[in-house]
Amino acid sequence: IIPHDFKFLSSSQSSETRPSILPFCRSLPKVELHAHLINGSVDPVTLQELGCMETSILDYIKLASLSNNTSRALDECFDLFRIAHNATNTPQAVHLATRRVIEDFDKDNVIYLELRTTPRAEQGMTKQEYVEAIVTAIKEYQGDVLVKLILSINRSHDAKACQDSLDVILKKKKLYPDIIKGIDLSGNPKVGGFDSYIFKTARENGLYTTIHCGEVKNDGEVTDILGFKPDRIGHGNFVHPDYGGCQENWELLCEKRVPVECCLTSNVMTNTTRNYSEHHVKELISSGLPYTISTDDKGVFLTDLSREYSHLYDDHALTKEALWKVSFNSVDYSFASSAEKSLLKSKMIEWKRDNE
Ligand code: 6MZ
Repeated sequence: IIPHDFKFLSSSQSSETRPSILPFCRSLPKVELHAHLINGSVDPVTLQELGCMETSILDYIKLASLSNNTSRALDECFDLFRIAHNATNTPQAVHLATRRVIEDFDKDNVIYLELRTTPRAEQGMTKQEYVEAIVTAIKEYQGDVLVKLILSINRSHDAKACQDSLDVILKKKKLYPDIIKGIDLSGNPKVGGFDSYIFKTARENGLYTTIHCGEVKNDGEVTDILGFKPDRIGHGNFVHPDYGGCQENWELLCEKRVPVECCLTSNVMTNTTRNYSEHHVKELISSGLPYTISTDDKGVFLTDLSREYSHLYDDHALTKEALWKVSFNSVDYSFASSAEKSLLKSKMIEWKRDNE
C-alpha cells in the first residue's frame, strides 16, 4: 500500500520558478522498458572504440557528422543503426556493447531494465550466437540493476526471416526463461507490417508482447495491433485524433488500456512530434491512461532516462510525487515476475520514505 501523504519539496511551484529537476530525476529509482540495445543505446565512444577494431573509418566520419545535427529525420536515424550494426558484428563486440549499455543505465539509477534487440546474423556470427553473447553479458553483470531481455522482430524483414527469428527466440526463451521475457515488433515504421501470427505464436509460448504502434500514421495497422491487445505498445504517437490518429483507435486504446511506452526525445528528434510540451503523453496523462517513460535509443539521441523524466516535470507540469508514481507504476507494466515486482516496489517505497 502506498501512503498518500508523501511530500516532495517545491512540487507546487511553476516550472519557470522551480530549480532544475535533473538532480531529483537522477536520484529517483527508475524503470526503463523501451531501450533498443545494440544500435540505439550504445554510446558513441564505445561505438568508436569498436569501430576502430571492426569497421571502416569512413562510417565513423558519417556517424560524427550526423551526431552534430540537433534534429534527425526518422530515415536518417535508421541509417545510424546500420552504421552501428557494422561496429557490432562479432559476439565479442556485442558482448562488450551490452555490458557498457547496462553500466550506463546503472549509473543513471535505473533499477529495472528491459533491453530489446533484434537477433542478427553476420558473417561469422549466427542469430543464436548473437543472443548468447547478450545473455552472457546480462548474466555476468554484478550490479544493482535487474536486467531482462526482449527479442525483436524487424518489420521490414520478409516472412521467412521473421519466422527464422521467431524459431531462435522461442528456443532461447526455453533456455533462459528468467532473462528472455518478451517479443517486440520494431524497425522502420514506414516499411513492412504487423504479422499477428508471429505474435500469437510467441504469446502461446509464454512470451509477453510489446509492439511499436502508430509511430507514423497508419490507422489500419493501429486498429489491428490494439485488437491483438499486446501487453504494451511502443510510441503510440498517431493514435489520438488531435495527433493525426482517428477517434475509433483512441477509443480502442481507452477501452483496452494498453500501457504506452513514451519516448519523448526520440519523437522530437525524429520529428514524429512537434515538441516536448505538445507530445501525446499529454493526452495519456489527462485521460489517466497507463504510460511509461523511456529512452528508446539513448546513444543515438544523446539522452538518458533522468532527462526523459525531467521533461515530464518541465514540459508537462508533473510534480516530483507524480514523477515517482510514473516510475512506480512502470513496475506493474514490466515483464518481471510477481516476486521481482514486489521487491522493486519495496525499493521504491523505501527511497520515497528516505527522500520525504
Ligand atoms: C522503430 C527502432 C527505433 O535491435 O540492433 N529501432 N524501431 N522505431 C524506432 N524509433 C526511433 N529505434 C530503434 O537495435 C537497433 C534496432 O532497433 C530498432 C530498429 O530495428 C534498429 O535497427 P538492435 O539492438
